[in-house]
Amino acid sequence: MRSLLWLAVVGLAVAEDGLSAWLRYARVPSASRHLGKLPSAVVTLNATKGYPVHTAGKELVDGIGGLFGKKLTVGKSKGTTATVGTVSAYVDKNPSAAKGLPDLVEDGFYLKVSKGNVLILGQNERGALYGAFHYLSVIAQGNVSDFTLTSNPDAPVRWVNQWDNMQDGGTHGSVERGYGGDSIFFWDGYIREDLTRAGQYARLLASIGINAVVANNVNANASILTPENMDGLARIADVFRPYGVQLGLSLNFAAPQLLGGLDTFDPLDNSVVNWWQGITDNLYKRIPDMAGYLVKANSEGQPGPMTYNRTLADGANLFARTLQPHGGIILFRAFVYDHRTLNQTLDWKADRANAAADYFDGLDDKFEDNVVIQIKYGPIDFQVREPVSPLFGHLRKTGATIELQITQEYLGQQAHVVYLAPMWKELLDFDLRVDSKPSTLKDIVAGKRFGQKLTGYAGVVNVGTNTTWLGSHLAMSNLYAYGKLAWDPEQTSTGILKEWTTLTFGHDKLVHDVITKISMESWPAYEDYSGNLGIQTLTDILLGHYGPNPGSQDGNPWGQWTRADDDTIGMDRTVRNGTGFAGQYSPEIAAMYENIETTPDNLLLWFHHVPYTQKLKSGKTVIQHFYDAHYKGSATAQTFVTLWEKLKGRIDRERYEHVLFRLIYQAGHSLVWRDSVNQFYFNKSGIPDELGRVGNHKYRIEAEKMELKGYKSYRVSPFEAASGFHCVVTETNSTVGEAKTTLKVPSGKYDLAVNYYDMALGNSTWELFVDRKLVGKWKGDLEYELGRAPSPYIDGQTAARKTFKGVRVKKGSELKIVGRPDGLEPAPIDYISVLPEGIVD
Ligand code: GCV
Repeated sequence: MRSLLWLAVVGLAVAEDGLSAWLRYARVPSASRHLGKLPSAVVTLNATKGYPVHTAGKELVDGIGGLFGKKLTVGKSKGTTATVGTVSAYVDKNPSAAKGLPDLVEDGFYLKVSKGNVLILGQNERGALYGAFHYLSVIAQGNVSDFTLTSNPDAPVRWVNQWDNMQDGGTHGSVERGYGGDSIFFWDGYIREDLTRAGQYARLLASIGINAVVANNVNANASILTPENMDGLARIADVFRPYGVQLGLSLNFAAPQLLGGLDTFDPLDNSVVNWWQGITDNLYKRIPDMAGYLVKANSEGQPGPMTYNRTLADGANLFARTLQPHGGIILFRAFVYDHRTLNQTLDWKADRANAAADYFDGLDDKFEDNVVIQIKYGPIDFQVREPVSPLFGHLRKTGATIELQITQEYLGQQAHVVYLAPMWKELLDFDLRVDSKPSTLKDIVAGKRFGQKLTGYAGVVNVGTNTTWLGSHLAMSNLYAYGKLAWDPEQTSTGILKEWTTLTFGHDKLVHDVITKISMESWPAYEDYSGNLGIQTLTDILLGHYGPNPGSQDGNPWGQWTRADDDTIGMDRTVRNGTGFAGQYSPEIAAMYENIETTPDNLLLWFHHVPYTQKLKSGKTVIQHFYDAHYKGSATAQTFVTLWEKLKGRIDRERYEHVLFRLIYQAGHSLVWRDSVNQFYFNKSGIPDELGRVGNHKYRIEAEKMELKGYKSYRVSPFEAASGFHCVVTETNSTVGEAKTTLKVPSGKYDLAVNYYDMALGNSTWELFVDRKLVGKWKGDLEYELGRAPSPYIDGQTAARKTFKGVRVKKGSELKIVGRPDGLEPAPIDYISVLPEGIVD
């Protein structure tokens, strides 16, 4: 009995590892009170096992069983019934009901709940499943009252892109820009044998209205098209199909040469056309419901039609035509730029932001009807703040999808909490004023503004084998919000969050308040401490795109520049004097961005090159705003920890601890961001912080100034990634280092914060002593604890903080750190802060 009890407890804990995400079907409060308002049986109309209506029936049984403990019978019963099927199957059985049913578009559903009877009808099978998930979500939130709802998606394309590699290794590992573990689809060059996680992923996606997944990286490996891998892809499609999720594929444009043995991949060459037709036919033979293709061409070293002086339309149409007999579509990416020709020093007018419109203008009426242009939300690359890509206003005949990034490549890589729905809403609500008419981005990507049929959303998600999917429980609100907004962009960020929180963590009001506060403050905070005023996220652009490295934002070949010098900063994108980018917008919007007075402060440095002393609308100078924003943002990040700590005991321990660990890390790393960016611009501009904070840290003891034994001083690069520009490292890989000092602070209790570097080269250990008594010990194993890009360097990416709270010290106490190197990681320490209660620095 005891062991059974133990198992039950373990079972509960395991259930909260994040795998079921928002589909936990956890018991609702006072469940038994609602039983009478629920169906007692499920009837599925024309259901076939392995297809969505059948799945819908199963979800209703599982869902109502889990949520309310009510066991539904399957098939007709005398009691209340949940009937689920397509409109046509329903009307076949009840011809007279046809008149009363609303018009549904593809994937739409109709839902009627009346006294425990539930009618769920989809325009197609997928719609029926969406309706079932919707009903379950409503009752899971405790609402069992009667209602009627007609719900149609805003746009037909609601895809997810995975950037999964066929093989682990290389610069990006198993999933490019993925922070939640290895690919759930591929391993060692092949499709995984066990695709359980792929099926579970499809279930999650179906529950938020996603209808297709491109499983492989846009930087595509041609080997995905071997007959053996095509068979494997068919297995993926098989596990997707019960959820109405279609499979899409990224293609390598040069595959005819790389895989097919042809001597060309010219899109107008007949042998190439025939080769692709053969591939497409073979794929559809195996996967008759395949969604289509996604292609990245002539970008970042990928091959494309321009290699043969053909247009991008020639390239896209090649695939479009092979897909037409099968009803497939092609998403052709507008992310086209040539990083080999961008030169910041020689050309003031050079600008990667111009590339998309430059390449696509003139092609709008040249694409086949089944081509959709997939456009990243901003003209550069998923930065913390970008203006809406002007290309959305240029394509009137060809439909567009907006490409959003759920995986937080530049936005903290799931080690920082950043709730993205508010950012996406701001973009989607932006009015591009095409032809001086209302032209919101959401209307453009719904096809409402220009009337294209194929439009919508593509989200780069990059889940992995981690049970949390994305590497962080809180990051899952972004995936949820992505699906919800792609279905209906009118939903509010807070409304979506509320739903997600209830489904993921339950009904406790405090849990809701805390998650809402943290989430809603997270994007502004991250913008404040990473890169504000439209300067871009100041990450290390040459390495992992994670930690601060403002210096890397200039002189790089990738065209992500800030043009910061000793006196001035910002990209001049005006027509008058700059790169001309502002002129790509409609005249009203162009005029707004052309003029410094009418450019919103949050995009000032995106559009204008100004002195650090330029006054903002707030009256502050640019440089003072930088300093203040970095202090403000990082101060907000500290509050996330204390807010979350209020939830101890109110949610399961496993998820509580998992989130807490990340929030503590984020709080520490936000200080690394703050100090790096501020120090960098202080050094460049020589303009001091009016409040005297930057460069003055009175509570800090620099490690290099301590009494060292076995440790030596090391000059860090970039300099701003270390307080005082130096840290200490052990003298050799096997020497134990000791850094000692005598404390001069008055006796009392202090928080001792140690800033150190956790490289992905080993697992050093550090021990902190006060008067020879061990205060704490920790290991440099963040590369396993956090999914963020690993780095072998001592820099802003690896900088981290460990804090011990409320430590009693005396004036004259000896404070000592002992660092044990491991592998090639030399137990680096930057500084120790001895902080009076309530102070963080
Ligand atoms: C898949 C950025 C990312 C790359 C990504 C590329 C793209 O440059 O850093 O990892 O490649 O965008 O969207 O194609």
